[in-house]
Amino acid sequence: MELRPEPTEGPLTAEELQLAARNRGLPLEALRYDLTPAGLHYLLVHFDIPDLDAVSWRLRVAGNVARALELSLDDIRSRPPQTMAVTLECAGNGRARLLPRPISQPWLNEAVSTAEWTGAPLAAILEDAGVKPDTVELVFTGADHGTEKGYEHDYARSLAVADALRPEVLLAYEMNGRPLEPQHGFPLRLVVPGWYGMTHVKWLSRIEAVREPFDGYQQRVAYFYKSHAEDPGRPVTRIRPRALMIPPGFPDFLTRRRIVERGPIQVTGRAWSGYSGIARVEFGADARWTDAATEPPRGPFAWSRWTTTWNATPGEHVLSCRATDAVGNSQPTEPPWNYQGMGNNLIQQVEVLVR
Ligand SMILES: Nc1nc2c(c(=O)[nH]1)N[C@H]1C(S)=C(S)[C@@H](COP(=O)(O)O)O[C@H]1N2
Ligand SMILES: [Mo]
Repeated sequence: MELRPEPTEGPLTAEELQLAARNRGLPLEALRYDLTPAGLHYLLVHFDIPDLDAVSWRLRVAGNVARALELSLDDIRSRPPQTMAVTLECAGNGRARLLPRPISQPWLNEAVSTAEWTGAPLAAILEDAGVKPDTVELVFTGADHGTEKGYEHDYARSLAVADALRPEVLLAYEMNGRPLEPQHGFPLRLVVPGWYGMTHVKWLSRIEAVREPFDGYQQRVAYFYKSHAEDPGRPVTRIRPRALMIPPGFPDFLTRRRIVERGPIQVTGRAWSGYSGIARVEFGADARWTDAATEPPRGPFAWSRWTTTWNATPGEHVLSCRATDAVGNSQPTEPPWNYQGMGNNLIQQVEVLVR
C-alpha cells in the first residue's frame, strides 16, 4: 500500500492543483445567499462523478436486517418528504493554511455552503427493513469507485445506529427544490446535518446493517485527527464552529487584496457549528474585537447571518471574525495542526487597504 505523502512546506504540487481545479470552493461573496445556489455550492468529489440513470438505479438496504429492500427513486419519492436547510463543510477546509501542509485538496477556507435538502427520513426506511438489535453500524456506499493510497474501494462511510436513527438524517433527492445535480450525488445522497461533509455519501447505492464496526478506507484510515502517521487518532465527526465574512470592498485580481472606501461600512458574513446554534460572533479590526449582531438561522442545522458596522479609516487593516457556539466551542488563533489536515477552523483574516 502506498503511504500518504508526508506533509510539506514546499510549493503547491501539481497533484494539489489538479484536485483544486476539479473541486471548487464557495466564492466568499456568495456568503450573501441564505441558501447557496446549486451552481455556487462547494464541491468535493474523490473519484469520478458516476454515470447513473434514475430509471435503472436502485437503493439496496441489506445485511443484518429482517427484510432486505430494493427501492426505486419513485419508491423513495413517494414517502413523506422532509425539507431542511443544512450547512455542509468539508473536514479539510483550512488544510492549505497548515504548516507543514498535508497533501490533499488544498482548501483555504471556502469549502462550505448551505442548501435546502428534501428527502425521505432514513429512520423510517430502516424501520421498514427491520434493523436487527445486534447491529452496531449502518454502512452507506456510493456508486463511485477509485483507489486512495493504493486501496481500491467504492466510497463508503458508516454511522453508529443511534446516529443513523436521528430524525434529521435524510436520504435526499432534491437540493434547493430541484433534483440533485450530478456532482452533488444524483439521484440520492445521505444528509447527516451537523456532521462534516465526508459523512454525506453521494450517489448512494447501498445501505448495509453490520455487526462489526466498518473498517473501509474512508472510515478507518481517512478522517482522523492524528498527530503523526502512526497515531490511531480520534475520528472526525461534527463541524467545528467557524465564522466567515464577505470580504468588503473590491478585490485585486491576482492577490485578491481588498480596497475599501473610508467611512462606516457594513460588514456581514455567516457563522455555524455542527454542535449547536451560534451564541456569539465577534468582529476584529486590527485585533480589537467587538460583538457582531447575529440573526436566527433558517433551521437548527443552517448557518446564521451576522452583521456589524466598521468605521474604515485610511491605511492598511486586518479584519477577522470568530464564532462561539451555544455549547462553548470557539475558534483558535493558531491552526490546530494534525496529520491529515482536518478541522482547521482558524479564524479568518482579510487584509484591506482603506483609501
Ligand atoms: N460517494 C461520495 N460521497 C461523498 C464524497 C465522494 O467523493 N463520494 N465526498 C464527500 C466529501 S469529502 C464532502 S466534503 C461532501 C461534499 O459534498 P458536495 O460536493 O455536494 O458539496 O461529499 C461527501 N460525499
Ligand atoms: Mo470533504
